[in-house]
Amino acid sequence: MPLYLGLDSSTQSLTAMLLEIADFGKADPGGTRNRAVIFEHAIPFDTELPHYGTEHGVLPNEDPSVAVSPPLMWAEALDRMFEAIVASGLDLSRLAAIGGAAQQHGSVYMNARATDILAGLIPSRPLAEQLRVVATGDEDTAESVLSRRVSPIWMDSSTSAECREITDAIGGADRLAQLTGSRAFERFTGPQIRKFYKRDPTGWEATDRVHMVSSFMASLLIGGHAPLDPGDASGMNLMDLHTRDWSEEALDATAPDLAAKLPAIVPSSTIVGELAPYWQQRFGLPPAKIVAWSGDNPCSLVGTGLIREGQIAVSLGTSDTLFGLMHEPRVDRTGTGHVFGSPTGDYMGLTCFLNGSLARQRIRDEHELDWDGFSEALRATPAGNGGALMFPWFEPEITPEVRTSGVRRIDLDAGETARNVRAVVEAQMMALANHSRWMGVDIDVIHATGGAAVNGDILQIMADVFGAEVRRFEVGNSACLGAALRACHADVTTDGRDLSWEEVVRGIAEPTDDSAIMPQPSDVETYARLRRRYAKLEPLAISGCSG
Ligand code: XUL
Repeated sequence: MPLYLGLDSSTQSLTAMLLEIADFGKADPGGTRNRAVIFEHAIPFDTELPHYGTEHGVLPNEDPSVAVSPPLMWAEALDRMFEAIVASGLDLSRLAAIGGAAQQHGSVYMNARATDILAGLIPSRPLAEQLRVVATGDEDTAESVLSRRVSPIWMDSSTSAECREITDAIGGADRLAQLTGSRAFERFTGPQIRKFYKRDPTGWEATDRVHMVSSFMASLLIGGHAPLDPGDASGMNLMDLHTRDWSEEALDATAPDLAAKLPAIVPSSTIVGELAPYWQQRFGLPPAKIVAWSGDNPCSLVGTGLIREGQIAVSLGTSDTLFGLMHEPRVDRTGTGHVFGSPTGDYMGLTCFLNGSLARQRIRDEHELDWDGFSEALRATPAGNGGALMFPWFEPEITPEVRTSGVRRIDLDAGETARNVRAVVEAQMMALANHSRWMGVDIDVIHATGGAAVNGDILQIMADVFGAEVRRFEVGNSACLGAALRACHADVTTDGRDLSWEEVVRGIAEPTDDSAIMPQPSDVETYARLRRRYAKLEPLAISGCSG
């Protein structure tokens, strides 16, 4: 049985997952017996690589809008990960292919020396030591393989000026969204590149290649510059969503000579190389195929089994996120949702709501409940809450854009415990449903993940508001699992064999069969009406908050 390795280079850690998968379509056609996760390991950066001085994977900075991380930390973690994988004692001669997921939007700036150093990595010396930066005084100008010592990551919000400049040059936010899948966002790579070029023209000139975290990690594995996949490249405000290639117009609006400094964009299932001699000799590994790395969200799409239109995932975490596959690259005219490439060759829509568990917990705490009490309150109140409505913007909200926080209540007194509990959950579910309509997808199944997905009463409201079946989906690390499954898919299909995505995810990235929560028709009708009312009142609530 071949082994497939998935890696996930996220903000706070590097994670690995090894899958053992029998030849598809052979011994057990469509069966699930022959696939298993046989190894999982995580390397948290702060505790295992403390010499980089990160906090939650990010370098402390006095400017709260700046979030940067050291790329060499990610490289050193990769070396350590292979040490751990080898120490597992597993028979790694069976390692067929490796796939990767990475935090989206982050960028790594490499100089012209990188090409030779990557190609000639010496197996007896640690990787990071060979890439090591010798700072030259200016914190952003450095020697060795990096032209910028640090990488700005997705948590950085210091590029508002650049977002405006790029938007103006392209002719407005809507036009940029139509072109690249998203309006300009501070964390997106294009505005970040522009900021570097403006602030450090010498460093920019010394930059030979701008990688994203995904293609940087893949480059380390193959010992050469790896291309990008459309899933991650669509998080840059630089890729033409329709051609899946660089948009000359967007590049021109961002920085001079950018075209020459960017990797190529290749289909997600491309084998971009094989494990470099460095890894083979240092760890006794075979020349495993390396599939193009992608962003963590596109990989999670596969890792949560979302391989057909109509299935979406809703992750109920600190913030709530909704994503799903789309055949067409439709974009959100309101400017809050994103469209990324999907590893299946389709597209994916993603919308993030900041006031998720945050808001649920605030109501729970204000009314001195525990989660059981919260559920009881949901059960004690009817669908539609007798007309009571809440706009639960405890913090400034991303979707819809609400700049000044403030909770709005209609026909609802802040002191009413049970009705406030129902109001917060109904509001969140209606906002999720209303603000995902731009995807143009007829949603029939929702895979619910995240902490609050354990609560069946919340999921029942989700089913009724969406009019869709909800299935609980327990994910350990869906991005990592998705990366391993992508490796498997690419390995099989590159040999010219057929392998459907349905077969790839079957039995391993699927919800448990007994967990379906069905919508109740009469409540679906109630919510269809209420959703329209909610949508109509929302702009008024927003102006109420800012006024
Ligand atoms: C997506 C985003 C985050 C990062 C987290 O747009 O910024 O989800 O990908 O790693």
